[in-house]
Amino acid sequence: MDRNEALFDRAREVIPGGVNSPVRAFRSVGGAPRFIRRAKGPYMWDIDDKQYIDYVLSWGPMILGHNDDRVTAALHEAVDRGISFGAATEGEVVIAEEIRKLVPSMEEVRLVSSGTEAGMSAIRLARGYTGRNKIVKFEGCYHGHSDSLLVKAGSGLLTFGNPSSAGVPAGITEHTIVLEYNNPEQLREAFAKWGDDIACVIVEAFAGNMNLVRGTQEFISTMRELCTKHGALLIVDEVMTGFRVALHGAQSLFGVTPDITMLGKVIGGGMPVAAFGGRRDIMEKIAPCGPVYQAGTLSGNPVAVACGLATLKLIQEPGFYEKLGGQAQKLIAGLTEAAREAGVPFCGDSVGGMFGIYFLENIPKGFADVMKADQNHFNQFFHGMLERGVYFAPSTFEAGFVSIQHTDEVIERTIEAARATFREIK
Ligand code: KE4
Repeated sequence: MDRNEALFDRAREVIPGGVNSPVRAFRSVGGAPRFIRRAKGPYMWDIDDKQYIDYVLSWGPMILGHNDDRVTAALHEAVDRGISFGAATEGEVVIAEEIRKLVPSMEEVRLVSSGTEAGMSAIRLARGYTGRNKIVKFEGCYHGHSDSLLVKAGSGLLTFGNPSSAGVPAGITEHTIVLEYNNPEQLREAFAKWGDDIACVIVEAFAGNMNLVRGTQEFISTMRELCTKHGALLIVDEVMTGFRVALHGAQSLFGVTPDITMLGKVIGGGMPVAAFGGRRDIMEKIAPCGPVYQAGTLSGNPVAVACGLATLKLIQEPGFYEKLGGQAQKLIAGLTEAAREAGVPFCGDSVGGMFGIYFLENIPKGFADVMKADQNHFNQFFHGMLERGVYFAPSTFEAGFVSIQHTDEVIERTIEAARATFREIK
C-alpha cells in the first residue's frame, strides 16, 4: 500500500469520505486520492514525492501557477502585519476598487469567503430587492451548495425543482425553477408563465460544472432581455470564469451586463476570497445600508486579500490572456491529435485558460450531451495520465485549467503522456 492509500484509510476515520470536499475523493474515477504535500509553478508533489503536472490548479485559482514568488512575498508581508482583525482594512478598499475597475458592472462589491456564500447572498439580495421568491437556474450549472440551489429539474422541465440533496426542505426548492441550459425558447416560456414572480436568473455563462459547455450568445442575450422586461435580476456566476476566460470575465465576451456578478477562485489567488457585486441601487439593499442581511467573520481577511490583490495585479500584465489562452489551445490540439492517432473518440474545447475534454465525437452543447460521454474511457485516461505524472480533474463533469506557467515544454510532456495513454484505452 503506498502512502496515499495509507493516509486515505486514516483520513476516512476522522473526515467524512476522507476529504473536505466530495470531488477530491476520486469516487467517480476510483482509486485513492493523491495527498498533495507541496506545489510550485505547474507542478504538485504528493506525499510519496511523485510529481504531477497540475490541470486542476485548486479548481481554478492558481492561474499564475503555484506559489508565484511575488504572491508569496505579499502573503508573508501581510502575515507579518497581522492575520485577522475583524475590522475594516485598506486592502479591502483597494481590492474592491480593482475589481470594479476590471468588472465595471460591479459598482459596489461585498467580499465573502467562498463562492457558495457569494451565490447564497446574491440570491437573497435578488429576492430582497425585487420582493419576489422564484429563481431560475439551469440543469448542469453549479453555484455552490446553498439550499435554494441544490435542486434538480422537476419531473418535467418547466416545473419546480426537487431537492438534489438530503436535508433540503421541498418548501425551499419549490421556488426554484430548473431549466435546460442553452434553451432560450424554454426560458421565454418560463417568463411567460411566471415572469412577474421571478426574482432572478442565475447562470454560468460558460458552464464549468458539467465539464466546459459554452453558453450561446442567443441564450445569454435572451435572459438579459427577459430579466430587464420583467424586472428580474440577472446574476452571472463568474466564480470560475471571472479572470479565467478573459481579464474582464465572461460578461465581457458576451457583451452582457449582469445586475449582480459572483466572483471567487482567482480573486483569492488560492486563499478564501469570493465576492458578489453589482448595480449600486441593488447593493445598497445589503446590510448595514439596507434590509438584506449578510455578514462574515473572515470576510475580507487581510492575508487572503493580500494574496488576491497580488494575483489581480499580475494577471494584468500585457499579453497575459493571449498567452494563457494559447497554451490551453495547444493542449487541446495536442490531446485531440493523440486521441485521433489512437482511434479513441475524443474532442476538446477551451475558452481562455479554461478547457474541457470529452470522450465524445462532438463538443457538447448542453447537459444531455455531456451525459453521453464515455465514463469508462475517461476513467482509463485519468488513471493512465495520473500514473504518467499528469493530474486532471478526477471527474468527467469538471472543467480543467492551465496556468501561465504551463509552458510549451510542460504541454508537450502532457501530450507525450497522452499518446501512450490513449493507446492503452479499450
Ligand atoms: P465554493 O463554495 O466551492 O468556493 O464555490 C462554489 C462555486 C460557485 N460557482 C461556480 C461556478 C463554481 O464552479 C463553484 C465551485 N466549483 C467547484 C469545482 N467545480 C469547486 C470544487 C469543489 O467543490 O471542491
